[in-house]
Amino acid sequence: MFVDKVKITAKAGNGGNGAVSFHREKFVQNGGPDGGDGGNGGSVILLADENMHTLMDFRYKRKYTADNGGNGSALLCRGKSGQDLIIKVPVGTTVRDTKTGRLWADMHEAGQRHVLLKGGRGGWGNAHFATPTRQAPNFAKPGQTCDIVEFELELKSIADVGLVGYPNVGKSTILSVVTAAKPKIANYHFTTLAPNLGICRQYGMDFVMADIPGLVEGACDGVGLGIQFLRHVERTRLLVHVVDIAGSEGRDPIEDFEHICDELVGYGNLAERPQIVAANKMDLPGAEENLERLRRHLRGTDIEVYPVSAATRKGFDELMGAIVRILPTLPETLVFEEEPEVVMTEEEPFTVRREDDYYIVEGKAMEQLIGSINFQDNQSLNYFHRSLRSRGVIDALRAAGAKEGDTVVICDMEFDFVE
Ligand SMILES: Nc1nc2c(ncn2[C@@H]2O[C@H](COP(=O)(O)OP(=O)(O)OP(=O)(O)O)[C@@H](O)[C@H]2O)c(=O)[nH]1
Ligand SMILES: [Mg+2]
Repeated sequence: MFVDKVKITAKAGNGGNGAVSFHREKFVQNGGPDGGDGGNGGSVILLADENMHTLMDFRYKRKYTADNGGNGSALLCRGKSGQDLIIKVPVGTTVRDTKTGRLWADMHEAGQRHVLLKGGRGGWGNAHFATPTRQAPNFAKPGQTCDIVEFELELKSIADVGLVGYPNVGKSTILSVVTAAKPKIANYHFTTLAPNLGICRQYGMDFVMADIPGLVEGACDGVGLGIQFLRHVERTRLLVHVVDIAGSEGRDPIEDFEHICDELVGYGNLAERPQIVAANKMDLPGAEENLERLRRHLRGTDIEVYPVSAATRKGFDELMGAIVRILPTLPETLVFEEEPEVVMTEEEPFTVRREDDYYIVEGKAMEQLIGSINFQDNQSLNYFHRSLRSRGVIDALRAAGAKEGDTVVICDMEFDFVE
């Protein structure tokens, strides 16, 4: 089964906590603080792997979590760093944040690495907090925690040339003639169910050609296999529009041509992609007349028409000659620009609200602060109180109406309000 769109969640490892510890040794009284720092959490890293061709693996495993950093310990021992988690994706995978729609990465090159989520920083051990006036700090900093992010992975194949056209017109046969690819070929519609890529080597320039399932009228609206496979020609520089010029299935090749052009319009910018026509099945009766009609139909446009027969392998020098002539004049393969993170108007470090007789203070900064305090220790409590004052929490509580002795709740811990 071919899968080219999936949702996964990923989370970088949290940083380990800093340790609170004091040096202990025989005959040494009141040894100094020796709590080590927490280790950094592991990052989530993407790697574009040229041996992968679908996103199928992600259907069975959707959650990706890098290791947390280890906690610090006594004797200034630093916690172990969490291992990075490497996620292999096929070349051409785009990675979008499902919540904001932001494009985080376009893994367009084989071997490309991209740090998707950076691991959390380890917290400082108490040794960091020793000062001349605070020789025995009884607190340490917790590690940075990392959020779970949901991503949509979408595979958009990387190819220079894309073959498009009705089912059964001979797209896969053409690919098999000009490249070493061995796609399935058969005399019925929708033989090709997933894109095939092949490299053309024998025409003086190497380039990649993509063959996708056939399109039908209404593909835009989901008829047939729909237009979802057009994402695999979205990055191509040139489209080769294949028509059954003999009209061997009773359709008119000129109408076919126009219908497919309409479907390309339905897929947005593909209509403006440069295209040439491969008029295939020239070996069959009626082909010559239709070729003349198609040429007349396209007179006045810059669309070139090349008669070929994939069955008898005729006409390919001209068709391929045109491709290698045109390709160098076209822009490079489309690479999607990674969108910069939109920095939200600075998130409020905390909020204060009143609920019955309680004043509730919330916010990530508060969680971090609370996590670093040792409530058994007076010094640590003083530090806490000073931090609340310097961060404006005390003022905000007063403004909200809190008075001496009222109950304040900060991250589920209750305190008496003291000015
Ligand atoms: N007579 C003749 N038959 C051809 C030619 N090219 C392809 N065919 C036949 O047309 C049929 C369809 O060929 P495919 O290459 O599978 O067509 P396709 O466009 O890839 O079809 P889908 O994958 O279903 O969209 C097969 O039976 C081929 O043998 C040709 O030049 N002349
Ligand atoms: Mg095919």
